[in-house]
Amino acid sequence: ELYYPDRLNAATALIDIPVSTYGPDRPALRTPAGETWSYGELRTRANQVAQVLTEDLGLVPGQRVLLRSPNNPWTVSSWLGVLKAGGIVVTTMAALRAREITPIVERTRPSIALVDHRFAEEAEAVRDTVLPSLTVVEYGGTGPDDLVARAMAKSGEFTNVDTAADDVALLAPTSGSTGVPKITMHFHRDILSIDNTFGRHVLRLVSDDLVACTAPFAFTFGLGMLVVFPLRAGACALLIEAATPLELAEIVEQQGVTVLATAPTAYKVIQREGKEDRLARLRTAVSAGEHIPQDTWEHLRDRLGLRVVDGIGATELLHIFISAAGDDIRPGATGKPIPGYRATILGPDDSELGPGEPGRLGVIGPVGCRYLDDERQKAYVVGGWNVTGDVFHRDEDGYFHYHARGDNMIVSSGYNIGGPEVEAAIDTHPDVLESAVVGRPDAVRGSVVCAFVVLRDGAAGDAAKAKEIQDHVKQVIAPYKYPRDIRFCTSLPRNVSGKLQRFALRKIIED
Ligand code: 3SK
Repeated sequence: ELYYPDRLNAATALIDIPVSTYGPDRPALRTPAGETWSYGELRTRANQVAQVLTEDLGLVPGQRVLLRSPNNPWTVSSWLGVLKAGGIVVTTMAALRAREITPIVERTRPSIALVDHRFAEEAEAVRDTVLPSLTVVEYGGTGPDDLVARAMAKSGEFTNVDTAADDVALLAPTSGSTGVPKITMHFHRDILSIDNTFGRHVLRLVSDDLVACTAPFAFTFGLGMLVVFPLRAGACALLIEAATPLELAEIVEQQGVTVLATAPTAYKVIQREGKEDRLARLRTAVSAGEHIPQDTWEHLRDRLGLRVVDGIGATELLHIFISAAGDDIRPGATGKPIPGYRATILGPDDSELGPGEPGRLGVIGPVGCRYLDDERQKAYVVGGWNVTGDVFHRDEDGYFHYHARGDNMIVSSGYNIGGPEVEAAIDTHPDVLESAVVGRPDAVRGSVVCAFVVLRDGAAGDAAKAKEIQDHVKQVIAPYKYPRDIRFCTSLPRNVSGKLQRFALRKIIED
């Protein structure tokens, strides 16, 4: 059981206490360009942001502040500053376009938006069309009203607002598989509970760690990996605004990163391009967002002795709830429920299934789904279980094995076909760089397997190559799973955190 005091401001635990515990001079944040912020500096900047919000912009506790920027030190101080001031952070990815930010702003109705100056135009356009009362403040620019200029004029002394442990601290939008955002709500205590579960039992950072993660803070995977876990451990986060997998491998090597967290695609590309030695000094590697293919996992283990920590999480539950580390890792399995969580497998009638039977994953733990005013809550929480939509089975020893992420089980002629299994088979063809599989509605079969395939070296595909890949897949997995429809493309649609956007592929099929 995890107990929290009734009154709790997560920012106190994330920056004020670490400054006292680890000292103000330890590095808290670094960038590949060489900028370093110590714990003391980060606390001062966060206090200054809180002062600007309350003294200049009139923020009162409980109001919402939208953040829009890539991962950089001012974003971290803004995030902490909002919590210190008793505000509620609304996170958005910098890459979102006006039409994607609009429903988030309409639903969350923030009072203030703190926006990296490079991404201000679209935030202002959204304000002008849907929320004229929104105060947009830019940062990182040069004007006198810039957040940085205003903050630097403040004393840096601030007493954190005395929030309740179950006051909302964070509104994190998630697009789910359809692209229509749902807004998840998280309390101050939820933010600490991800550290008391995944952080403490699996990740186990030490104060000498340098942690890199490619996910934006707006994806709660990145928020945990780069803000919550390192600050609680007195470690340092390396903030990378953008990097391809190969650039990431170079940064990891050059900067001496000890803990890396990224999506499986990055590990796959680094492995396929033969650059895995750049990861040789890693103490821990975490893969999440999608399932890591077993061949990539085994290759990194055999070549580097690196046993990648796989994990499954959800924005609804804030972070990872099934995972394993060290000797507890069982190759091929995602892991076990992290202490604090329980998990089960649900059948079509919502009853619990036994070992070996695949079904929908249900999870109960210290953080649960709370959508902001959304009917979809009813579908997500069933009989107390948070039903993530992912398909898993549990083995006799309690390990959970992945079949498909929520939106990727294809039912064709009565067969359940896991899209990732077909992708893994296609990817073993020597000419294939990567692939993604979705169901294409079909009058006869219900759905057929449709594969989007990227060939190596940008090669163009033709009917002969498609036939060759189909024959190859039939050799690798059960022939009924082969992709009846193959479409060649030059890249796959991914969001900024590297997660494949299957709904975008389905849209291509529909159009
Ligand atoms: O597995 C995921 O997609 C996820 C979502 C939110 C937070 C963390 C993770 C790994």
